[in-house]
This record gives sequence, structure tokens and C-alpha cells, in this order.
Amino acid sequence: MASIAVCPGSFDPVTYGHLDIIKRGAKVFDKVYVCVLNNSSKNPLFNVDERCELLMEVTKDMPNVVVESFKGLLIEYANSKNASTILRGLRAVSDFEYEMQITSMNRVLDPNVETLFMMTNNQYSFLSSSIVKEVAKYRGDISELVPKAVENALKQKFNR
Ligand code: COD
Repeated sequence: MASIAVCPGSFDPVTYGHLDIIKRGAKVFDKVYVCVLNNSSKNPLFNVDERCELLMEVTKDMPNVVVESFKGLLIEYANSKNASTILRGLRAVSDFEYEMQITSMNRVLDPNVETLFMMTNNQYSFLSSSIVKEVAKYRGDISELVPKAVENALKQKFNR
């Protein structure tokens, strides 16, 4: 049976930190569904279609990665893909509490879907979409933090 994972997130926008987790996940699983979902505590800069387009662009050389969006519960999406695993990245201790909360909730919703964590690559341990947006807004250099397509999209958003 094929191993299928869902790699969920806000991806607002996708960074090299996300991409590293997706790439490594694609080596472990037969198929990885990268899914853009809403995180109700965040106010996104890019709309869902824009976030999906950027993700598609930066994963286009990964044949077993599919990018989609979903409105609703992550666990519903995972079930609709017959995924047995939710793949998440962990950066620092500060991620732990939040991840623990959503993992526990997802386990209550469906105990058959396991959440697996991959530790961040050291070079990306400080990296988040929020930090990238902040630096881009004030015209800092983000070329080491995000792929070129994302850098260009951020420049456009901030009217440069
Ligand atoms: N290195 C490694 N991993 C990273 C890095 C980095 N530099 N940056 C981010 N990541 C990881 C994150 O830890 C996360 O695992 C993933 O990449 C995506 O990150 P974000 O920030 O884009 O995504 P989140 O955390 O906002 O995603 C939250 C969800 C959208 C998945 C969550 O809100 C959700 O499941 N929403 C749907 C509604 C639902 O089902 N709710 C019930 C469960 S609470």
C-alpha cells in the first residue's frame, strides 16, 4: 500500500524552511499532499490561490508532491486523501506547545491519523513566513530565505 502524507500549513508565503520539510517528506513518503488551509489566528498577505500557485511553482520538480487547498478541518482533508500521516516541521521549543495542541486535537478527531515531526534544517531554524514578510516590507534582502518566485511576489505585494 502506498504511503501517503499530508503536509498542511498556511504557507503565507512558502519559505525555504517549508520547502526543506516538503523535499525531505517526498523522500520518505510515496505521495505528499501539500495543503493550504486557513489558520484562524492569522491574517494572510497572500490569498489561497496565490499561496497555492507559489507552492506549485517551487515544487514543480517533485513528481510525488501535489499542492491543493482545503476549506475545513485538516483531518477531513487527510481522510479524503487516505493519508495515514500528517507531516509537520519543528523549529524550536517555542513551536512545541502549539504543535502539541493541534496534534492532540487531530488525534481526538481521528486516532488513526498519526502526526510526524521533522526537525528543521539548522540553517532554517529561525525562519518563518512572518519574519520573511517583515523583512520584505522594509526592503531587506530575502534572497537567502525564499525561492525567487516568492521573492518577486513579495516585492509586488509591497509595491516595489
Ligand atoms: N523549518 C521547519 N519547519 C518549518 C519552518 C522552518 N523554518 N517554518 C515553518 N515550518 C513548518 C511549521 O512548523 C509547520 O509544520 C509547517 O511548516 C507549516 O507552517 P505554517 O506556519 O505555514 O502553518 P501553520 O502552523 O499556520 O498551519 C496550521 C494549520 C493551517 C495546519 C492549522 O491551523 C489547521 O490545521 N487548520 C485547519 C483547521 C483545523 O483542522 N483545525 C483543527 C486542528 S487545530
